Amino acid sequence: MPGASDITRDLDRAFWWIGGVCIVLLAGITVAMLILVFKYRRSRVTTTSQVEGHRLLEAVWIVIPTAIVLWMFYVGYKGFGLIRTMPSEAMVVQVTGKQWAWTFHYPEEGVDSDRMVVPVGTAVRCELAAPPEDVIHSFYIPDFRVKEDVLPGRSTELWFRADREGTYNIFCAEFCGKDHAKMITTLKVVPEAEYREWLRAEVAKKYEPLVFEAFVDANHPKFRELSIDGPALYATFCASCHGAAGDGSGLPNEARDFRQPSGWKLGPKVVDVYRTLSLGVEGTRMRAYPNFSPWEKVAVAQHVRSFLGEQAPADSRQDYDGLVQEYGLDKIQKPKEAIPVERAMELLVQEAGAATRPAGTTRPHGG
Ligand code: HEC
Ligand SMILES: [Cu+2]
Repeated sequence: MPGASDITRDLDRAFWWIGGVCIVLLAGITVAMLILVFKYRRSRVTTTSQVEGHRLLEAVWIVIPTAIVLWMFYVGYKGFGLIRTMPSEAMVVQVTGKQWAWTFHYPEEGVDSDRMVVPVGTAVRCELAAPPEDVIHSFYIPDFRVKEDVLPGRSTELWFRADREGTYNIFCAEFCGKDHAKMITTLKVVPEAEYREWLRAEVAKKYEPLVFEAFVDANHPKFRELSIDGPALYATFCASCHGAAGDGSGLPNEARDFRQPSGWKLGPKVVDVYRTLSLGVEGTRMRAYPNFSPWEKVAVAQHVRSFLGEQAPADSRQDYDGLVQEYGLDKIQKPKEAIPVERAMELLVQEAGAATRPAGTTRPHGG
């Protein structure tokens, strides 16, 4: 498959050159060997002549292969340098690999996503890490020819610049347990404007203030407006354990049947499920979902309790107000507009200069 980023051309060229030289040499040596074996076989030649050294010939077969090998090293080293040198102007995406999903954090906008979206033609630096208690993964985008280990509690990095729009696969390339093969997500490369629009929608999803009307009504138009789909979230994140129909069929040992009142220990109200999703259930496999926005938690909670049907108790205004208080949902603020790094550095330098330079001295040029 042709590469989709600008460095892949150099990498592919290095790959084919080195591969090509190896194939030519392999073929040449094998053919020469077969010819000589045939020509000097015992039945034809019984005596050998005395062979003296040949300076020129020896020099040739030392110098040429050495040159080829050094050249291969150079080509490989150059490609390696391209991959390993992070461009300073790159936008940063923080990638977390955990059993068994990738998540992407956009630090400037404070956005979290389980798919990666980047603008075309922009250098992207991925800061990779796994939670300290997790295992080693490997972040791999075959179309971009980049792959890097993702280590628990340690940071690694990788960069690429996509020069073609499209949707590409992201894999985990390090066997990391039961669902390793499902640790797949997508990278969408879109025009700058579309990327901005996506970010805006993600920010809205995360920071749009919750309203009581939507809290008690799964069909509230705001869910569609924010493109939040409770059943889809459930299918992606919950059904593997709780079963597509909420019958607990994914968890043979700790099965809960959400269709029965007896299947609920912590309560089926939206507020109850919201808390469960925020805190997890300690000592069980039910983890917290800190990356879900409040709207997403509400949408998925509404879907989970819908398994109980008519028997599900309704949330009251007090329930809602209590939750808003508890999680400070009325105080969530969008992160401030981030200033570009260059400008921030300038300000810092100016400040430091003003603080330490004695009055009357002039600013040195350059540097
Ligand atoms: C890795 C498996 C797993 C996944 C994935 C999972 N859960 Fe759970 N969940 C559990 C287990 C186990 C329990 C029972 C904990 C206990 O014993 O108290 C549980 C309990 C719950 C409860 C508490 C029910 C009650 O009242 O006692 C809710 C609600 C819940 N899960 C919702 C979800 C939702 C929503 C998702 C998806 C976002 C999800 N779970 C994903 C394993 C999972
Ligand atoms: Cu993995």
